[in-house]
Amino acid sequence: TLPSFKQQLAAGRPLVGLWQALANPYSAEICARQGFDWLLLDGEHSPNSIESLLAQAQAIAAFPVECIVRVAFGEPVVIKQYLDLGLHTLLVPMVETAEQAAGLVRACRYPPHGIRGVSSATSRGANFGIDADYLHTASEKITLIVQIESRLGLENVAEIAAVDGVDALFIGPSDLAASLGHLGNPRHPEVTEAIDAAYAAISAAGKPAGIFALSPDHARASFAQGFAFASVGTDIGLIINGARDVLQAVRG
Ligand code: 3PY
Repeated sequence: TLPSFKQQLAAGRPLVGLWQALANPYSAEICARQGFDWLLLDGEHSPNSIESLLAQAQAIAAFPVECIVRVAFGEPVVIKQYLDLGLHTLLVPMVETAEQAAGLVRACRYPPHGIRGVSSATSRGANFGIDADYLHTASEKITLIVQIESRLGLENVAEIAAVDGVDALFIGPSDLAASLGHLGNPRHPEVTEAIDAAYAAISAAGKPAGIFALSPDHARASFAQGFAFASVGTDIGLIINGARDVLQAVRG
């Protein structure tokens, strides 16, 4: 088994990811074989149910690739279910205040540090009771990543980064662009400046930063800037590009 994602981030090697938007275990398995450091299963924008997320997580569990799951929204009841399924690395979209971030940390922790409900022998997260110490070690396995992708989140990014238990922060350029008045234009200079400012605040807090890169070049530049993890595309994007290229190669 891999070290927790927060341990992998702490090791300092740039971690390259691929977005999984197809919501399909078969394609997730294919992607898991390609050597990415992480795959992101998208429960926010893709046609996923908790069952389809679990099926994808099971399909890729045999491979040395981190399974990150983005929840549709940061809600303690949802987070509890995901953690019980062993989906221990969570990305929560649209986090805008330190208070909201602290609530997410509590959702990931058992009492007295939080409000997570207890389940062990029936929980995949606890290896169905085989991890006898799970209740006391779960927080070591969990990596909570919060997404900064709005003007308000940006304003509060230093306070959010300072929240104990927020393990990493992830920038969503498309939503950030929309929130800053540049819908559909995540490459707008004002968005780039905002990303640079967010990166500076996150690293000043000593937390790893991640980003949804807009291209492989953007991912390389982000790693050079100091980002710890970046996605380089989506499964759907790869199909679109591959289909377009092969058709054009024949038809010209
Ligand atoms: C964004 O760019 O806004 C994202 O959330 C990545 O999907």
